[in-house]
Amino acid sequence: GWSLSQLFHVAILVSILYVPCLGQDKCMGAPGIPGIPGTAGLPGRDGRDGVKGDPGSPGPMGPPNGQPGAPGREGPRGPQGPRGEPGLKGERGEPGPEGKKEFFFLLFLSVLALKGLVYKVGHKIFATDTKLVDFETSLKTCQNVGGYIATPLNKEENDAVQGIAMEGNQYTYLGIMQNSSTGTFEYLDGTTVNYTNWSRNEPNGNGKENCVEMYTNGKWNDKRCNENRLTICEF
Ligand SMILES: [Ca+2]
Repeated sequence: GWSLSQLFHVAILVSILYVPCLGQDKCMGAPGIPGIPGTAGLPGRDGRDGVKGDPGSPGPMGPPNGQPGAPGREGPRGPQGPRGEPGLKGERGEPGPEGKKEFFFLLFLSVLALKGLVYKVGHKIFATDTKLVDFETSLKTCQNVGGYIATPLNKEENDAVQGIAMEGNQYTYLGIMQNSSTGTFEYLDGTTVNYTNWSRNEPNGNGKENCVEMYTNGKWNDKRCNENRLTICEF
């Protein structure tokens, strides 16, 4: 059973707890003991990207033993430099084929000039080596000295060739041939002759005399090509 003092203490406790609240809707009690903190929640979602920051400062210089960079592009062409000193004169070379030809031609001309067998007419020079050979050989002889078998294109040139023929007292072949298919007389490049000085009743070969010779009087005769005639070249 409860003792009197126990009952008294209960009455005190009840009065402390309830008496102050008499006549009020709510009763302020004594503050309670704080509860235990709750556990941490789940992490939140990532936020949105921020604005771009300022560029960082340059990094430190690399080590001194790095590889050199590739060469730069070629610059623009500079101004032309001053003219250099002339070089030393080289050794004289061997004369070329043309030079030899020219040399022998000049020798040929000077020898013939002494004999009075060189004639100059306009831009042409006619000369003879005084040899009597067939048409083919005359043709080659003239080519070998850089010339051409005498081919008079007008009276003046014809007179010059005649002068040589007269001095040598020989007939000479001209650079004219009969075209075997057409029968016309042509220069050796195939063009038809535009100056002729045929002797009376010539040409009369009927296609059998394909070369043309000049008499000492300057007149022409169609003739077979294998006679021996004075070689006269023009240059
Ligand atoms: Ca004839």
